[in-house]
Amino acid sequence: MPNNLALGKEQLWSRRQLLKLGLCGTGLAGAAALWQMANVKSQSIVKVPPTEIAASEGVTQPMKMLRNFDYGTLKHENGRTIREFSLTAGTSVIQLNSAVSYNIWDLNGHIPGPTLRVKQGERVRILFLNKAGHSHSLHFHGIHSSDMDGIRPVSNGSATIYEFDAEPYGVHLYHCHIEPVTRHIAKGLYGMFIIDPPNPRPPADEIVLVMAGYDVNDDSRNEYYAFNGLPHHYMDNPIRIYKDQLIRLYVLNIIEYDPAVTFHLHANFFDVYRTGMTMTPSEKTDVITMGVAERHILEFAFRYPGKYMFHPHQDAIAENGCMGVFEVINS
Ligand SMILES: [Cu+2]
Repeated sequence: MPNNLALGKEQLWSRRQLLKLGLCGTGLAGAAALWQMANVKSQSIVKVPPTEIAASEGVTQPMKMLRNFDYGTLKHENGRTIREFSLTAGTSVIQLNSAVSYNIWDLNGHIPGPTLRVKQGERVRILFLNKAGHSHSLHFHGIHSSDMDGIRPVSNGSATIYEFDAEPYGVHLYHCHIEPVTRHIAKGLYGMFIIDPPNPRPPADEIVLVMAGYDVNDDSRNEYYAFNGLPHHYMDNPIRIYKDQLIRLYVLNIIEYDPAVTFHLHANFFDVYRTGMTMTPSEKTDVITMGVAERHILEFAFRYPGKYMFHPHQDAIAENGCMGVFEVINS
């Protein structure tokens, strides 16, 4: 049942209302449908708290990235709609803290790459230009033909086009697939790829969190970790969300060198839509384990104002940068 732990008083349905609709005694399925209806109704307008976004956040843009989706450019060819994206691989230096900088590969000047967003069934075209001084590629998760699988090297200074139909709906990802893949991903060539379902999900404050690591001394272990590129950023700059409003997290674990991490949310429980490939949640929990490249939709609302941490429960990973705070405020 979606968010029944987190619903506000105004969203609760009385027995009288249930009787009116003839749903008393229809069991869990009927009740679940009702909760969903109540939720949709109450969430018809989504409000996003004011968020300070620096004019230029540099190679990382953690505040902007939270709610920033790249829908590409719509083109019409031969009676078909195509959603076209341009991705350029380059080189940048990221400042991980006041003492440590690190050479990375970026996509469109940023790490992680942009969150691409399409609808199931649309034709997707990716124009990939490699200016990163080394052979790279872009491999998309999804269903497509082998020649669009993105494992062939694209040499420095050249370009290629990937084109496929967007399926199936879910939270997916793209990343470079040139060996050693660990290194090519860990140095920055990855991003989230959301395929929306044919019937949209209920309105919610939608937030992207990409977990990644940095191996700055080439020992095949991560010294730093981050949500959305920059270690510890959301500890110092909490993510403001409204009390009682449905939050839809799109979470991706792309931490190389660690076999799996968890995602834990304080003082609440979330509904899990595994790989974002279902319209109803499969479980409710407050900690979920994610192997490399696993990703989910997690939904929740907070009942009480205040500050609430989120982090992997591998606490050393959290302490080394993969840690943040939601600041729940009254609307
Ligand atoms: Cu690469």
